[in-house]
Amino acid sequence: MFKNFKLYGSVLVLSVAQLVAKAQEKIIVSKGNPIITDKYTADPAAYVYGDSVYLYTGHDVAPAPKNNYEMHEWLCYASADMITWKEHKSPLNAKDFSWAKDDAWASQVIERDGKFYWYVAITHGSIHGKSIGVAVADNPRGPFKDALGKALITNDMTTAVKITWDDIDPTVIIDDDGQAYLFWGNQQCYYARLKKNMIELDGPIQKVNLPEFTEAPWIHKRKGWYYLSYASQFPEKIVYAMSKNINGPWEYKGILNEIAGNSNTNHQSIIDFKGKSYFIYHNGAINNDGGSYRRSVCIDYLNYNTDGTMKRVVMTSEGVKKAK
Ligand code: FUB
Repeated sequence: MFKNFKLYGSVLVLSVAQLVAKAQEKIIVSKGNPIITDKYTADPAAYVYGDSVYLYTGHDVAPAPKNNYEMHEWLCYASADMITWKEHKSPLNAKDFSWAKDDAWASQVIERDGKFYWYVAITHGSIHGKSIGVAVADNPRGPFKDALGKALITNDMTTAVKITWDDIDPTVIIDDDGQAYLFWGNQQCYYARLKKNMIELDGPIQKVNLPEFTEAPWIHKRKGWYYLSYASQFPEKIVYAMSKNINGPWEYKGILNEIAGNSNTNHQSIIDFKGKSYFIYHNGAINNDGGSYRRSVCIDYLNYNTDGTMKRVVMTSEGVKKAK
């Protein structure tokens, strides 16, 4: 379990850092949606690894009535049944990227060859605008460290839209042939191939043509179909497109999840786990202060039709049952 433990006789001795990390672990038993109620969690990115789901989120800390994002770190929760979650010590902070300013926005983690790569949206310190960084760890709980020492994507690399925040919301996939792709964007969806090292682009940045694309792309593959779900319009609803080829063309399939109503954004993550499909998103449903800048992660079931299209999600208060 621990790589750096020492055995003295039959006594297992943990390092101080490991003891601190263990002390910061916390068990949360979800009572429905939102699943986490002791802090505001946003931009969920779930990853199935081994017998568990790792849920990575941003951490909204804007005090009410402040109506701006205030996010400095990312959080990590793990569960073997979608109900009992272990919160690990925050494995990554905006400060871990020395070249960045702040703003721990949406992200996604993926494993390759035993290493875990965490793609994050963050404000750049010297190149005006948002950017995408990548951190790496040798286990899904981290701690993660900056893998590059500089941003992977900066605002000056993308010029399709004249805004400074079009380089956000990275989503990543490794296709069956081993080729990795990074998608991201705001107002314009972009994608690029990644080299096998996962920290360099392997070709040009290309545009994806999607109707009414706002942000929050999530790429997943299932039974030979590629799915690109994303937030559309504002306030956002989640819509999606499908293709038989990751390079498109993408066929728009309509609404996947309706406007949450209590949050302008809804940022989704889609996984299969223990025989069921899940739609993981955020809304503004907890406490009197919850809302667009104090968001909370929720989980509901996702269902597919026999032709591969996805049924519209039903957002519930009850959430999901224990996965077995
Ligand atoms: O959390 C900050 C931003 O809000 C994300 O990057 C977007 O997807 C939206 O959820």
